[in-house]
Amino acid sequence: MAVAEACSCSCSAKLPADGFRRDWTVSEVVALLGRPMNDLIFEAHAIHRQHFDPNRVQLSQLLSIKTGGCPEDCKYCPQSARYDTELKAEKLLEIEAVLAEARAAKANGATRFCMGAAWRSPKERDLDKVCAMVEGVKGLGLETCVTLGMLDAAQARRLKDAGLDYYNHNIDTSPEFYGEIISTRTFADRLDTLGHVRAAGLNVCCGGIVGMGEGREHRAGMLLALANMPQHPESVPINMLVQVEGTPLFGEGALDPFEFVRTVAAARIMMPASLVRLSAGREAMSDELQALCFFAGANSIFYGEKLLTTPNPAEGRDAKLFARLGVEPL
Ligand code: SAM
Ligand code: DTB
Ligand code: SF4
Repeated sequence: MAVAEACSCSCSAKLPADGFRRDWTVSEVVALLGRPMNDLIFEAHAIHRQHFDPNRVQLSQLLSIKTGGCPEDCKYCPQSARYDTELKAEKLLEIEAVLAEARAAKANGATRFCMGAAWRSPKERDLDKVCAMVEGVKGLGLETCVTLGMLDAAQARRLKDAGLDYYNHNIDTSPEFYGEIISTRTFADRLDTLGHVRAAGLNVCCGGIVGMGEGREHRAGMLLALANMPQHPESVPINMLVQVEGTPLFGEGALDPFEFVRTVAAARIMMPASLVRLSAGREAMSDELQALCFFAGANSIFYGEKLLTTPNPAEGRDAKLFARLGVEPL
């Protein structure tokens, strides 16, 4: 890789020709996460300003198009059939119901509509329906995103042909911690799907979850795995674990909120031009904590009163927060 110029952050590394490093080491990222807070967020904010209007935040709306009954064993997830979470499994929604939600999302100001399914991977006849949903939502003038589990190369191409803009597929945590959280698939499986998504020419939405009992070295490992990808994900959701009763991670000790802010800031520094999304967990966050996350480089949120199955702040609360901060939708 051609080396062009010195890095814009405080490290002494050289940059590849496209301007972004992809050679982070765990010790470097642990050190970054552990810097004095003011130094860390000052640097993240400065980098944020080089690439984005700091007063604009992008709004994505989620819809669960197939809820519950998932065969996977992700310890954080209320939709796994293995845990007793009182969530009722539902079948794939009809296209008209999805389009009605998408129209409402657009009317509320969302620019991206993200459809999630509780699948390990989609079956072909399900994919036919999802492709029709993508075409319909795209026709409304919204950006489209789906998250359907693992894909093969042909499935990724079919979604691209249907007009899909983004595929969400999170690495969730570091490769080292992955086996503590999920046993029914591997970290390498995740990377395979991400490879098919990229090869199909789709934009990548890929991030993870913090607050699952991981250590700072695991948060560093997760960020490193994202930032050292051949191309940075265009969207990077940083989720705070939403603890759902019945899942194995219910009752996990809460993460220091400043550690969440540090993760957001490091994501901004390491992936300067990506949308960093302050994702799940906002319902339990104060307005002040969210404002600090925006200052540290978060510039996207999930909008609307529900994530997939759990609550998210109502539009009214977000609208008030944006007005108080002078932030406008992107
Ligand atoms: N089944 C597909 C998959 O796992 O790729 C798509 C849907 S899955 C619900 C999408 C993502 O939601 C997961 O990868 C995880 O990062 C996030 N997620 C699920 N449950 C969560 C929770 N309780 N708290 C925070 N994030 C969660
Ligand atoms: C992502 O990173 N977070 C979203 C979306 N991508 C699909 C999902 C959050 C789910 C939170 C738990 C729930 O509502 O079921
Ligand atoms: Fe299934 Fe996705 Fe939940 Fe894992 S995160 S249990 S794959 S819906």
